[in-house]
Amino acid sequence: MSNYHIKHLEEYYQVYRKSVRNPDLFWEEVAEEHFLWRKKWDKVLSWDFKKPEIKWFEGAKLNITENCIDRHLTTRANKTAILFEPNNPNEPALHITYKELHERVCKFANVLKSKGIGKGDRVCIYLPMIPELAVSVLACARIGAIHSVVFAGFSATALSTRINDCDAKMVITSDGSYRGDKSIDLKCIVDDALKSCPGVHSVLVVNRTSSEIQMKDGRDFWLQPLLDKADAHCEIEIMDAEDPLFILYTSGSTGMPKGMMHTTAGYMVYTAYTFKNVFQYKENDVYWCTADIGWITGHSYIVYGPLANGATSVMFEGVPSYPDFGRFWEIVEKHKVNQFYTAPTAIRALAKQGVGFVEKHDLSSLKVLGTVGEPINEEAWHWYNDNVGKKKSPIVDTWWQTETGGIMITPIPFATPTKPTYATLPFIGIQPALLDEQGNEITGNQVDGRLCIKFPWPSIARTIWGNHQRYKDTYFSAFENMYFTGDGALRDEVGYYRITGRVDDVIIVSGHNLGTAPIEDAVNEHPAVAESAIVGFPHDVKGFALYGYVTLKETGESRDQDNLRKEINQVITEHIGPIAKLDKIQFTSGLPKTRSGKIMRRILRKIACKETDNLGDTSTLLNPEVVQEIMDNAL
Ligand code: 7RM
Repeated sequence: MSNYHIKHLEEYYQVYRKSVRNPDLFWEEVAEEHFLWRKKWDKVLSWDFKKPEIKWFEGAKLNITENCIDRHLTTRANKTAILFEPNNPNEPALHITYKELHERVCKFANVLKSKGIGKGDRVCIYLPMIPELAVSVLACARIGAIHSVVFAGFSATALSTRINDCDAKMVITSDGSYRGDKSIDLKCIVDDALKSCPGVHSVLVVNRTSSEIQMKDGRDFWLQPLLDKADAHCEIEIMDAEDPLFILYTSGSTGMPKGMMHTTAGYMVYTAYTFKNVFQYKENDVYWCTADIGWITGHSYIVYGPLANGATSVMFEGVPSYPDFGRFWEIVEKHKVNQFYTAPTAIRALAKQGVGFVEKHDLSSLKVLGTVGEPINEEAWHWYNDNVGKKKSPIVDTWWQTETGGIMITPIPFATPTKPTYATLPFIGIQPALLDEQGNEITGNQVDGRLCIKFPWPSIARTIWGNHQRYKDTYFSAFENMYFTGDGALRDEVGYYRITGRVDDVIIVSGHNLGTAPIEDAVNEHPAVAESAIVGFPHDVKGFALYGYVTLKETGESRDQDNLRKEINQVITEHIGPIAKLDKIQFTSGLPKTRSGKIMRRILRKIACKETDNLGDTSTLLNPEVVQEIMDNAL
């Protein structure tokens, strides 16, 4: 029996039991058989959730790009590694073979070195979904530089915060990006951000849109001429298992975004192993994940997991609606995609357009469908299953997080019977637990609670960059000796898990995690705003949308409310990005508060969700009268 490739349900249970009974032995076997090590580990695992400190494969030496690229050159040199599908359907797709990827990464790595980047340096990557994004990530990893990819939809302020938090020395960007019929001037955003980033010495600029941009002498360099001169050979930097691989920022319920730090060996082993099993990838399959590499899904399941398995991974530059809502299906047909992995928000947006677009295309190549990012509702699940999968392709509803690095709860297709809206069973090696508010583990089935994980897995984030205390407080303090996910879940009669959503102040809008606090901070920057509270309300496409309650400094002032709404959203766009814009803004004379001055979001949430039948006890409020006013004027 191969532990590496699970094909039946009995095999799943067998391997699962083995992975839990003897995790060291189990992961050691996986690591030993399927990867290239420059030196083997001295110890498989040491951990302490109290400190917290987690180490996997300590003492081992490796380079992840040797595993993702070099070792395939003997057998897969001419196989497509990255299949790039441009925004414009009339621009040809680009098949980058493993051999070409090797050359591109080596050259890029040499350019990084020539600009003084070395092991341990942080490099911020702010690029659209073009091949250079994957190449620059791998180039950093090849020389041991720590990449911090920032999604190219974030604003200048959000970008500069992330650059400064990790002291990045370099930014890699492009002149512009294409998204549907729009183009965006990314370099201008970078210029703006860098006004407050004194630590950035150099900026590499990819030419994508040939738009007019400013180049700052001595700081900014066009990439292509540097690549043209670069040597196509670049030795790997030999890394320790626990050397940092990357930082990726994720929103928390309060304050600054958290720079989740992932390390090398455990991340590699876990993303590769989950990729193989969750998508049942077979040689010659074409796999497509529609996420952006700016999110963890793109890191783990466009770049590292697929390439570690020698897979063909599609990278799509555009959006699902351009030139029309049939684009995804056109691409599936064109490249004969076998595994397709997307988000519930995309499925709902496409479902809204009817089945016409789906039926126009031959989707018979599809074998496995995936979903990730937020709970998938029953209707969307069935639409996906019936119309895209024609009831033949199992849906893998994969639950995981930026912090977990890889997929944690998921069916294994063709082994685990699926159930709509259920992520089903823990993946191999994952030990979930449900806890009540008192911190007691709830055993048995048909129960719900807060979702925790009892035991470390190889790709858990090791810290929050520069703030280990916050890492401890956020994930390891709510429940003793447990990693707390921030999600609620229920477990059914056969032990399947259904993730019910966040139990903290994180709202998932179109699959993007947004903390309410930073958005409120932005709204409060508007000179007319006294105070604000933001909550989520159900939205048929986005999953959740944002509802803001805003009190103004001068209530008597008769300002144009619609104009004010626009200005508030403009401030949000500047501070965070357009993804955090408020769908509804209600002006109110006050916000309901507890006696200690805390805003009672619970009440505001219910009003926004139109669940006002039972608002709960409002008598302890400092200002109960405001609740009626807010209800009367609710949007
Ligand atoms: C991979 C990713 C993490 C949060 C997580 C959940 C939610 C993700 C699912 C899901 C229900 C799913 N990383 N979430 N996947 N909820 N079912 N299959 O999304 O850091 O950006 O978000 O997303 O709340 O805690 S993330």
